Amino acid sequence: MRALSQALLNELIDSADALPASLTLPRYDRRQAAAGVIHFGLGAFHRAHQAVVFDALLAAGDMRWGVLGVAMRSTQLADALARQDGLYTLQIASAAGRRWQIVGAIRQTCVASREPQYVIDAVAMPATRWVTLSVTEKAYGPDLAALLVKGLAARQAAGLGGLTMASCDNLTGNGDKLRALCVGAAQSINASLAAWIVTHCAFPNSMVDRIVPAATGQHRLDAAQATGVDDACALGTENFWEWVIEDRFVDPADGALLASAGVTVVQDVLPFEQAKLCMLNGSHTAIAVLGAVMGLPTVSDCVANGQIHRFVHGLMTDVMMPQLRRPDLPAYRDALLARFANPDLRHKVHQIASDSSLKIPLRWVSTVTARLAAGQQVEALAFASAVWMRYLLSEDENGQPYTISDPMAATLQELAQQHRGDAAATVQALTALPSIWGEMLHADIRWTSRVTFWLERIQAVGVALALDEFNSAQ
Ligand code: CS2
Repeated sequence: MRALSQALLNELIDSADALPASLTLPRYDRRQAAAGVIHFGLGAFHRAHQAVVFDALLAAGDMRWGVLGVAMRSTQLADALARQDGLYTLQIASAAGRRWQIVGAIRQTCVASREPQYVIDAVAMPATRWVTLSVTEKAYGPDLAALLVKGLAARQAAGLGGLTMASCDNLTGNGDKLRALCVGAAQSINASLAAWIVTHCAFPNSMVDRIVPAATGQHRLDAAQATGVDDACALGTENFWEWVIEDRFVDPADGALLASAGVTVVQDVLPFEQAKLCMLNGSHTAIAVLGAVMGLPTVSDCVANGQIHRFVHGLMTDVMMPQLRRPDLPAYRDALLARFANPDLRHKVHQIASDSSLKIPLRWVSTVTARLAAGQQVEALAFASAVWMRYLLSEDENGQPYTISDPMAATLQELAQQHRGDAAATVQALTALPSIWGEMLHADIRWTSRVTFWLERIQAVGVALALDEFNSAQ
């Protein structure tokens, strides 16, 4: 079987009649596509989300949306994609069946830690118009800032225009955070650079959504079977996608262009961002720790369990939705539960449980704090937090060990082990970590007593029975 490449794509385009109907190809002349977008955080999510939107814009004839995909450290995907001329096959799976799309937007790849100057020069190319980022929560630090700011400084020095800098990470106010990071780093270099960034660049907040599990060998096998092409970079996703972005672009015409490709351009992204972070990501983290402790490998395995399904429905309805402003929340909830149930995604609970110490503050704690301040109940999140504390023992209830992948893993595991079997002491020790829980919850007995109660029940009867008790009490 032949490996995916531009040459093979050309042959596929020429032999259109012989192609399976479920396969879509990039039929535009990729040689004409300039790298107008530099994407930081080349991984599965970008390839199944923003790159697909840019592919649609290219297919519509606007050749400014080619992508330079920058991997931050890992060389494997960047080099594998380079060997395939940036091409890869996306499997899109829904209840209606599977279809495949070869995406052509990525024109080049590189690795920031291996060739930083190349990245800086690319940001400073005249053709560059946008920077997009999906670098995950933990990457918003000095290394990222230094790279971006050096590129922007080179643009300023060359007398070029500014860039639209679009964070696509699951952070509250992701554009504002990116702006603060860049302006702060620029200030320490020189005040004129900071002022130039503020005046010439745009940092729209955005909400991005598409469930994209890490790519596996199975995606490669499935793609080969369906398309007859060997693709070392094949990956899979769901049919649903959403990108809501604030109407703040360096080139004001970009808003209408993105909208023509299905992006929602709004004045205020907050209602969408909050609903997604709480309802999708907040539920995901709860499902992930439940699944990890109960030994259920994927999200769809978890929501196939009636008790977990009921729990997540209640978490969204009783605790999350009253805090949110997105229109039509019951329909949004039901659509999310259907998306979680998609068996084709095989979305591993341990992938989602990674970096929980950075995710919980955004996904759970803001809701807990707001509701407690208003005197409202937070029982489902107390239960989920107790499960997370049990999860930190790094062994499921069948005795299978697992790895906790988290920048705070060592501290968290040590505290959980030290107070193993003592729910009150565990809750005291873990809620005392302000980077996760903020400053207030540790001393709030309404919170600590409920988490302790549920952790005690989990220790006494196991998560599954504690969950039955929880659900019956609601
Ligand atoms: C997930 C997200 O891994 C995780 O933490 O919650 O990657 C989620 O799948 C996406 O945000 C969906 O848009």
